[in-house]
Order: sequence, then C-alpha cells, then structure tokens
Amino acid sequence: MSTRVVCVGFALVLASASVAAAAVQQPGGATIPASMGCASGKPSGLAATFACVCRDPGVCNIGAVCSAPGSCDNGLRSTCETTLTHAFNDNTCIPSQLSGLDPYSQASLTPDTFRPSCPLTFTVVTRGTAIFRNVFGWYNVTGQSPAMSDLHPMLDCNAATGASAVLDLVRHPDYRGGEIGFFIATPESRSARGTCAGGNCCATLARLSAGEGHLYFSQRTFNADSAGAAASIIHLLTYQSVITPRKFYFAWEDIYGGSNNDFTDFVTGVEGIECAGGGEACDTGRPGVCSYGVTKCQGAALACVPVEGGGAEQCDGLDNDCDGMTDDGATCPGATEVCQDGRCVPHCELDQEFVCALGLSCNVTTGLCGEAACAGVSCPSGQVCRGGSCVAPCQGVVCPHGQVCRADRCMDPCAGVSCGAGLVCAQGLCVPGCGQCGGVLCGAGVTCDAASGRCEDRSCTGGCAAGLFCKAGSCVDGCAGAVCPRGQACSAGLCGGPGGGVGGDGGLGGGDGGGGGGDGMLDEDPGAANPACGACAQGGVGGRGPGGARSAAVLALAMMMAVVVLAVRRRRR
Ligand SMILES: [Ca+2]
Ligand SMILES: [Ca+2]
Ligand SMILES: [Ca+2]
Repeated sequence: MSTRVVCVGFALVLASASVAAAAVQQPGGATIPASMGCASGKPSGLAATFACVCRDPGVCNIGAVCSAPGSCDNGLRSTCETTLTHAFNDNTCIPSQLSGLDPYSQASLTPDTFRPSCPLTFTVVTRGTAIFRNVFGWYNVTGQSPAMSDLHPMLDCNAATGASAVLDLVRHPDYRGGEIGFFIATPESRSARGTCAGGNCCATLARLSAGEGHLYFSQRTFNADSAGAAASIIHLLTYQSVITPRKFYFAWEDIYGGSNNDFTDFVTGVEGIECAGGGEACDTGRPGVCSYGVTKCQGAALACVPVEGGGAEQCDGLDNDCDGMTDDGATCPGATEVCQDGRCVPHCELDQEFVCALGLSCNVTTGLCGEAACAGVSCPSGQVCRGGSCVAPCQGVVCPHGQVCRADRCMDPCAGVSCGAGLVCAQGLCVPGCGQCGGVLCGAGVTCDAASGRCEDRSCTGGCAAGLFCKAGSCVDGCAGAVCPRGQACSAGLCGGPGGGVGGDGGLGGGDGGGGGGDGMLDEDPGAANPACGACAQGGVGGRGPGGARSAAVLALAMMMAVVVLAVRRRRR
C-alpha cells in the first residue's frame, strides 16, 4: 500500500480561478460543463447551481450587477460552494467572476469509486430543466458491471430539489465492505432518443428490468452507451465540496449519447464518503509526530495531511516537537525521575531505593541504568551508547510485529497510552476509532469491530495463541523477520534477553499489533487483532499523563480531516 501523494499543509485550498479555465472535454472535443447561460434574468448552469448550495437555505452567493466601477457587490449571502460576482460592464445576467468551487477547472472524472465513512446523506441538488425524472443510488464496486440486484436507489423519481435520504451504509446488510459507486437510472425510450419511454418520465428499476430507460455509473466504463475509454460520452462530472468535509457532488448529463453538456440534468450530493485512496496512512515527510498523516481527497488528487502539528516535548517515546529527536528535554513530574524510553523512571543515583538491574550500572550524570562500558560516556543528541561507543539507535533493527523501535528498544507505542471515549491508539496517537463518522477506515482484510472501534482480522478461526497474530486466515509468528536490538532474541513476539528486556513496565502486549515495519507511519498493516482476546478493554494498560491531552488535540484535527485507514491493535492485559 504505497499511495503516492502530494504533501500539503492544513490550509484549505479554495479555488479562485476565473470561469475561463476548462479541464474536461467530451470525446468530440466539447468543453464540459457548458458555460453559464441566462434564464429568466438569472445565470443558469452548473456554476449558478453551486452558487445556490449554501449553509443557509434559500440564498445564493450571486452578486448584483455593478452600478459603477469599484462598487461591485461581493455576492456573499452565506457560505456557499461557489460565489459569482459581476465586474463592471460585464454581462448583466451572467457574472464574470467566480470563486470557491469552480465547476470548470475542478470538473473531474475521478474519483469514480468511494468509501463510506459516515452515515451517508443523499441529496437532490437540482433536476435542472430535465424532463427525465431520474433515480440515483449506490452499488458495491466489484470490478464488474453492477448487477441489477446490486443497484440500491436512494433518491427516486419523485424526490424533489432539496430532498434527502440518510443511510448508515457501513452497517447495512447490502454493503459488502470496500468501495461503492453511484448510478442514475433514466426513463429514456430506447427507440426515440430524448423522450420518455411510453410517455412515462418516472424512472424505476422495474422499468429498466423491463427494457425501458438507461443506466449510467460513476464508473463510466459500465455505462449504457460506453464505447471504450476514449470514445465514451461523459455523463458524469464529480466535484468535491469545498465547504463540507467528506461530501461530493455528482453532476449528470442524462441523454443517451449525450446532449447539451450543461450537466445540470440531475445534480446530487452525497455526504459521508471518502474518495478511493483517501483516508489512508501516509508520511508527511516531516519528523516526529508531524510525520503521521492521512491521505485526504482534494478534488481528483490526494494530499497527505498531518494528524498532529507538533507541541511541547513530553516523556512519551514520541518526538512531540518534531525536531527529529525523541523525548529530548522531556521532563518528569518527580524530582528523582528521569525520562527513559518514553517513560519516567527513577533516577538511579538520586532515588535512594532504586537499584539498576543485573548487568547494568548507574550513569550518575544521566540517572539512567546502562551498560557498564557506557558509564561516563556522554553521547550527542540523537545517539545512544552501546558497548562504550555512541551509535545511532535502532540501526538495522526490525521489531516484532506490532512494535516500533525507539531509543534502541522495541516497544508497543500504545502501551500505557489511554485514549478517551471513541478513540483508539495507533502508533502511540489517539485517533477516532472505526465505525463512527470521521473514524479510521479499516484496510483490506480487516473489519471494524464497532464496539471497540478497532479494525480486526477475524479470518483465523478460533483465534491465535500468544505471540502470534492473525493475518489472512493464518496465525503468523510475531517474531517472523524480526531483528531485535542489541543481540536480543525474539520470543513469543517480544524482543528480550541480554541488554535489558522489553519495556520494563511489562506493558507490552506481545505479537498482536499491526505493522512494526519501522516506517514511522501510522500502522497500515491489516494484521491487527488477536481474536482470542475478544474481551480486552480498550485502554486497559492504564493511564499515562499525556494521553488525554494528546487525544483532544488529535481528535480535533482528525475530525476536521479525512479518516485514517489503519489497523489498530488490541492489547492483552
Ligand atoms: Ca443536459
Ligand atoms: Ca523532539
Ligand atoms: Ca516525547
């Protein structure tokens, strides 16, 4: 899963292009959608349609004509997808200036498949001046032309402008998981093009089955009049909302073989979907926690948007301030505590009751227990002492499944992280769990356990033993392929033995995590759960200070953006 993405910051990209730019053409060369027209003294066409899709009902962001230079109405009546304004001396009906969603430059044939991430809301934006009363609905993406039995109408022929329908698709029995597409059914006569079959303009699936009307899909290759990718008439332009997250618009041209290209014959909105490829874990290219990102749909492109923007360094095994160094300068609450491997531990010199483990000696300067050969050795920032030499930590280390290497130690980054309600821990960060709006999307091979908010691989009948994890029907040894730090041996999914065991707090849940590929990214590995551990409570490892603060920050950010596809893991107590 290596989606190539462009990395951008958080700023919402609002188009401010002029009406002139045109990106999509019909096979015959016609630019689509057609330019705005004038009807009853008002602008018509797709741009005018989007200018009336606003947070407040019954208004449009269409400015009045200018009476003098420099006095033009800014058109702002509400927050609308598009804002149209006049320039002095332009056409008195059709505004020449456009900002916001630009139906010309942002017209797109992709994405053509989607993933549901929230309860879906289907809305009729407009039926334009179409005589056809089309049906709009969804289908499961299978790679084949959708079967009639898999067409699920949501807006029937009687649904008027503004009508909407809500569907909790993720829990719907007809949903097979994975991606979905959208379709319209028309009532067009198959013998007299452009007319309603039998004079009846209400499309239904029953009439289609009886040989009346046509079907058009978001996947154009399955259209009734498909003639190969290059030659097929385009019936659908897709737009991503610029004012509502996870919302797309579907602007249809409904006559077989094509017609006037205004793409207002039937315009529908669907809220609660991600574009295919969106919501997946990605690397922003920045250091530390700032590297964790999720792909977000931006029109037809994908951007890698950071989950965290960085903050004060805390003793948590993460590089919170994104300067490339983990826990540098992190302080601990106790006067005789120091930060080691993401945890506050007793200062081995100052804490009178603390004794270093066998084979380790106390570094009086750092207060950390370490190899005797390293006593008195002070390493530059970012390095650790091994055998008396300063080396880069984690070099060559491949941690067991579900763990990451930090400061030369394989650890479960979620051990000790307690996330708030609705949140689950992924790579040490609290993110919204699956099965809720804005929550993580489960990747291929895993399904969402709505109760825990975790993605699980449930394909191993009877579950897997400790130290093993389930992946695609097989219990896999968590130690497979692992190269433990400092000559440690991997056993039962954990690195241990000489050089100091695993996470001295005993908090590691062995071998049941995801990934551990050492890529520093949110876990993409679908091998997530230990089904034998069906009753494990979330956050069972106990609280650690920073978890709560982290949760709030991440929740706020993550809710704003796309969802995350990742496999989140379940820990054993
Ligand atoms: Ca039309
Ligand atoms: Ca840092
Ligand atoms: Ca830290």
